[in-house]
Amino acid sequence: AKHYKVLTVGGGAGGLAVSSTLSNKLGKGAVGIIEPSSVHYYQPSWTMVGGGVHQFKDSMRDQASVMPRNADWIQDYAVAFKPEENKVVTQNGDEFTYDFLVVAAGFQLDWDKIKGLKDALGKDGVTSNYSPKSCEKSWEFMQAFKGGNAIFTQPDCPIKCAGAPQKIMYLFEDYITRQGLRDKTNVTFMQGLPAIFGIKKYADVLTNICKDRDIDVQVNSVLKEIKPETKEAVFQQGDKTTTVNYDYIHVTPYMSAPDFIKKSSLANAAGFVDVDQYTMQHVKYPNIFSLGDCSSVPTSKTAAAVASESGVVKQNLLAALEGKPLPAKYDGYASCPLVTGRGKLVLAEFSGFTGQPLETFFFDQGKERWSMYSMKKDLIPRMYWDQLITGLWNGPTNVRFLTNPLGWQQFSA
Ligand code: FAD
Ligand code: UQ1
Repeated sequence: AKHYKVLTVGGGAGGLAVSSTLSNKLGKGAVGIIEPSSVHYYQPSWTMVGGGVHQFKDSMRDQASVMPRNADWIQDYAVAFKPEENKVVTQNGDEFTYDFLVVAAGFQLDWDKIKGLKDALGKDGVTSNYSPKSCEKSWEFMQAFKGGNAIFTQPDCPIKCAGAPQKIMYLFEDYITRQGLRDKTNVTFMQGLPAIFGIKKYADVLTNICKDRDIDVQVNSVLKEIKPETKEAVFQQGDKTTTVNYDYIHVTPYMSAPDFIKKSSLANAAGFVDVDQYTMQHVKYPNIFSLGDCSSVPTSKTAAAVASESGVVKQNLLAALEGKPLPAKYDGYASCPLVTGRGKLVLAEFSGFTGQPLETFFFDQGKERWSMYSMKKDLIPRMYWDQLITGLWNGPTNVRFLTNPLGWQQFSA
């Protein structure tokens, strides 16, 4: 078995951020990355692709072009962990050993959990920004829409970017209003969870926006089935089953930690890699760290959270490599750029640990702003490609004292 000082499972946002920095510091051949995919996606762009703002092709680059120069790319699926032997097994049957392991394999999308969805997706008004195969359909069907029922769903489980199921709704509502179709259209948000958004400050803002725009918000409403022949969607609302007709439906699928993690000894009861939320170190195996969507850390699953988490993992891993105590602690920072229309955005930033806002800027981010929209549209994609996955961006925590010196929203929230 080939041996690495640091082995990384997953070459997505978190895996690349950590292994870029680590392989720079440790030199050629010390870091290995197990990543099966030939393409790397900037997933946050898919909201903008679905809304007709970004081009799909710009969300995609060859995986080879984003791999850190000093790291070895093992193009295969990890299938099993043997933490007692410091070993990972891949689909080809190869084995790799490590001093330290970083697990960043993201979420798996469970399309099968909603009956009829898999076959209906991408046809006849059924779409989802959560897949590279269908995000362009959201825009195509939006342009073809002639009025009727438009429904946007969110499942009753943790998902990546908890605001994304709504962002596409606001872009849709904005678009059809400009097309003169608003009077002929019902817009409904079917939220599987008990609240429109998990953080109160922004939940209040979004609730008001929906009231203003005559968007019907129904909570605890879980999509169970899509019937494409009759264009019906079946929801569970408490003990009640409701069937509604749709002309346009944007579905957010169930998601969970990948199966090979769930069935491993690294997982907690919910299936996530069981790490300490502050140090990001595994609770049972001190030479394993995990970050991003597949980790147990109780915060919102976003690339923004990954940026902050990556800074913590890098510092702690570099210390652990020298046998030193772990210096860094994660504060639960996460962000969700809530696109509320073309040219409008509420930049939610908060700690998932406390539920309190942690805003980067000196103005109130609970307001819709063009400046924040423009940052999401043009600046953050560049930050992702040039800074985050190259290991240079560890989240805004280190700049906040400059950009928001008084931190006043944190007290007024
Ligand atoms: P990923 O970036 O998903 O990477 C996981 C990697 O693991 C992938 O490359 C995958 O191929 C690989 N992998 C999978 N299985 C295996 C295996 N068996 N072995 C080895 N490798 C494997 N975040 C924001 O901050 N802001 C936003 O506005 C935003 N909007 C979003 C909108 C949408 C529609 C979506 C889908 C996501 C959005 N996100 C947003 C969330 C963000 O993209 C994720 O939270 C982030 O990419 C998580 O990083 P990660 O490294 O944990 O996982
Ligand atoms: C962020 O750092 C990040 O990762 C690169 C995102 O993912 C795409 C984000 O959406 C946001 C909002 C941030 C936070 C960045 C700033 C400048 C507040």
